[in-house]
Amino acid sequence: MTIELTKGDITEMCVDVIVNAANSSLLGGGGVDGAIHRKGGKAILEECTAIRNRQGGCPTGEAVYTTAGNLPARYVIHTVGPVWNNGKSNEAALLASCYRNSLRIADSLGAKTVAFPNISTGIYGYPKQEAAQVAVQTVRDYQNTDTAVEKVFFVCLDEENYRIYDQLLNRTK
Ligand code: AR6
Repeated sequence: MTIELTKGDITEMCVDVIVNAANSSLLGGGGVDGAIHRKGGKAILEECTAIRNRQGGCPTGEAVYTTAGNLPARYVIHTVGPVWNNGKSNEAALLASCYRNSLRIADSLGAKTVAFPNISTGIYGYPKQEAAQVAVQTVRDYQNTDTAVEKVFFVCLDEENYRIYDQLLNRTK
């Protein structure tokens, strides 16, 4: 499994799975969540609503999957990142769970290519450097498991995240 860095809009990624930084309600919101629902169309919200009716939303650190509707990807995995609370609310472990659980679901779907946004670093206020360290470490740990995923993309919309990931990925292997 290799790791790649990309700059841009995750809704345009032609991969098996894109991951959404959702909230527990699964009913959409702003940021990347808003973009995915807007461009993916109503099929995504319909499946999210069905999941919500079945299991009552998605807890922080966990993930669920739906169709990708009109997007080029095949599936959307919706994961709920932690809201930053000065590091006092187990945020790092919860953020790591988001990446790990999303990769496990991707594997169960037979996905070969998976694209992640920078979960929790927008509206949820997680410091970008710290979040990137958790994301990179968790994906690298997953490389050592028995996975059929071949490529993971970190998709950075903003320049600051792109630079942070570039440093982290190219400094240490
Ligand atoms: N493609 C890639 N990255 C994006 C895109 C995009 N189209 N749009 C934003 N980002 P955020 P969170 C980046 O706020 O912090 C929603 O309302 C953005 O620059 O989308 O986990 C949900 O419903 C940032 O680096 O997610 C929740 O309520 C990163 O995606 C809440 O926001 C995450 O920013 C989740 O907050």
